[in-house]
Amino acid sequence: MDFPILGRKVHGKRLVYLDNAATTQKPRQVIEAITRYYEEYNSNIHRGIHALSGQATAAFEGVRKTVANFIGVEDPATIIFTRGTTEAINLVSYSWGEKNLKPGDEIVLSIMEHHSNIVPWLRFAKDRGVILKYVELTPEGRLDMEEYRKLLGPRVKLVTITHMSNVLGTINPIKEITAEAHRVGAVVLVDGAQAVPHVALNMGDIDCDFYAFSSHKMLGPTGVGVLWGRRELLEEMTPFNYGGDMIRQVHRDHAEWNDIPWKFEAGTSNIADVIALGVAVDYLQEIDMENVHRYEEDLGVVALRTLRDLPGVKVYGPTTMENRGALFSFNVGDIHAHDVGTVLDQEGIAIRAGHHCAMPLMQYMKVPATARASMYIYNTREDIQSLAKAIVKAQEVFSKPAMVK
Ligand code: C6P
Repeated sequence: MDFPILGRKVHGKRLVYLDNAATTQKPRQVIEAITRYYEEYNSNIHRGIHALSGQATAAFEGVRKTVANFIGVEDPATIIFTRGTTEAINLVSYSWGEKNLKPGDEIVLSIMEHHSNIVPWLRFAKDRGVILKYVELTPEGRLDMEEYRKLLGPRVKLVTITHMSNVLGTINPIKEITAEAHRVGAVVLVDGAQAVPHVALNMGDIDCDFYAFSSHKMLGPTGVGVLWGRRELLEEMTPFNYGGDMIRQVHRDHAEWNDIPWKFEAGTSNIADVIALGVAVDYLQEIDMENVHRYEEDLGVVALRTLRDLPGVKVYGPTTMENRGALFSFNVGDIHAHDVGTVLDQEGIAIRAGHHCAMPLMQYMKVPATARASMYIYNTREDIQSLAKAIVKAQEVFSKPAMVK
């Protein structure tokens, strides 16, 4: 078994890890890559003239090529390492948004966005008079594309939309969304945090302008993310952070920036974790992303049917696995999602419960919270059966009359 943590027990039960949308577990190969870096060639990159630094630099820069290849990008210089999706979106908001968004301009986003793709733009609404327009959903929980088209007009400067919802599992038609946005001259940023771990991608095919994702949701370590951007845009953008590694020359009264991608990577990078991200990508590529997607789709069909067949359980999001990930938000009668999560935890099952950092979506759905089971390559049908049994147990626990006189 490549995932050591999956061998442990929780409350005396087999761990059933179904919180993969929050973060995935790491294979031994990824964990060992971090140890190997610190044991064998720990050193700073881009600066040293010694052997260790050369080795670390080669490994670090090699990951840029690995990641570029993984998402169908030819030019590794357009891959920028960040701390995660959130920082990648903030990078675009500061480095592109500050210069390009003017009062009266419009940003189109969707009501299913994660806070990380709402809050950076709210800043522009508050401080600069930029107007945010939210695309709402069809009753099934898919983007209302007709409404999206209506929102597109000459004032729209940016369309920023999640590739896959972390609450509904909906996979949005990003290629179509991009083509429509480009027709009105808008720049397109895609939040790929939930999509990259699960579907094969090609930036050339999608044709968007920026694409952001996190390593820790795709078997890699925390603290690393990626922003891919179109070279022309990246080159004209100003840096996001200022300091070492992002400069070419510094004088007392002025400085010149380094080339992309380093212009956006100020300070010492998270070297070990970037190297380990490369190993995570190798691991996924070995399985092949088409196989990952197919496996999850099969698992999703079973999970969706199992959850929908449970009396009293309401599942949110698309009712088939077409353009949908194996991520299921649900509620069990009127039991609060946190209570469901607590009973499941006692059975060794890890899920997430709450608003999933998507409060506008919760308000739109008129629910205070949902429970969420999200799957990945190491989950099995047996895990789905354990989940179903534990949900029934939660129903039993909360159907007992209160012990109050
Ligand atoms: N969603 C979840 O449990 P970071 O934290 O920067 O790696 O990713 C932020 C983020 C951005 N967009 C989407 C669609 C996401 O799902 C997330 C992270 C986790 O759903 C943690 S809140």
